[in-house]
Amino acid sequence: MISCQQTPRHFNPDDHLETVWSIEFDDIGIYSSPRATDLTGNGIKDLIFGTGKLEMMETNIGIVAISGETGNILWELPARDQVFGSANLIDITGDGVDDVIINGRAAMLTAIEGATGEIIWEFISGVDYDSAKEKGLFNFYNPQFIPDQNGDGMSDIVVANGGDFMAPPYNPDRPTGKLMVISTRTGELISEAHVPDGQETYMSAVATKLNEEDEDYTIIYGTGGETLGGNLFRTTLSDLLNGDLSNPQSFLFAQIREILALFNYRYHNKNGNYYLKKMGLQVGSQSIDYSHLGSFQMEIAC
Ligand SMILES: [Ca+2]
Ligand SMILES: [Ca+2]
Repeated sequence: MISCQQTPRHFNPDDHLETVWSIEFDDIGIYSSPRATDLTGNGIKDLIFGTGKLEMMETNIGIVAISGETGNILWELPARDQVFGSANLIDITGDGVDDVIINGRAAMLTAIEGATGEIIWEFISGVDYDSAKEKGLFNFYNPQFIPDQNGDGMSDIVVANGGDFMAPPYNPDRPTGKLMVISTRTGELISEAHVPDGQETYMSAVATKLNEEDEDYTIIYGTGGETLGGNLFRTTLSDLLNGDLSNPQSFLFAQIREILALFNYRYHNKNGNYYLKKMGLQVGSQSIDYSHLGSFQMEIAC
């Protein structure tokens, strides 16, 4: 699947690809990376992704599931703002079909039954950007599954929330980002804690065990913003469950700060020129074992 909003200048799909089916959506863009799972039971994976218009614009098609076999829409849901997150898949309803947890602006974090498109829960409903802001909630970034924390037998999620995009550039007076642990089965908040440097967060937190023998999960998260510097931190799931991320033993030290120094000073302006500018850590991140030797490495977009 290829999604784009402009005609490629250097890549002609017809020269390289056979089109099985295609589908276009008028007046909306695709902001999330599609995820694939079989929602219909025919053995062919289907696609789920988020869409949107401009910031703070509602859309009738905000979350979509498409048949992998035919390209037909299986279900679609409206959204109050851009759904830039990518679906996390887990069977909440117990019918053997993956359900969808997906996220975006205006505090959108929603669980949807994969087979039907019915909403299972919303972390917060009936709000817009302003009323979500009043509750201290902003963008939800991509969640990560962690073991069951509330005794209901189902994995729960760690997720970062923050980022007031209406704050003027370079203005350091911004709401502090936070990490949250949320019940996968019900959407209820289990714990939360603000980031320790008082900055915003625009990065999907990563939750993982750095070594097989670790008893606790490590959580790595970033702070800062497009025009403000930040930090890359690590903490533990235990600290987050205790609501306190300030343990200085948890910070990542020199190595990551050197990496930050490399990444933090590259900026792409509207004229296509790069110039030097301090930037924070943003949206996408993932943990990958490149060496297959159990060592943890990480790619970060800045
Ligand atoms: Ca299900
Ligand atoms: Ca649980």
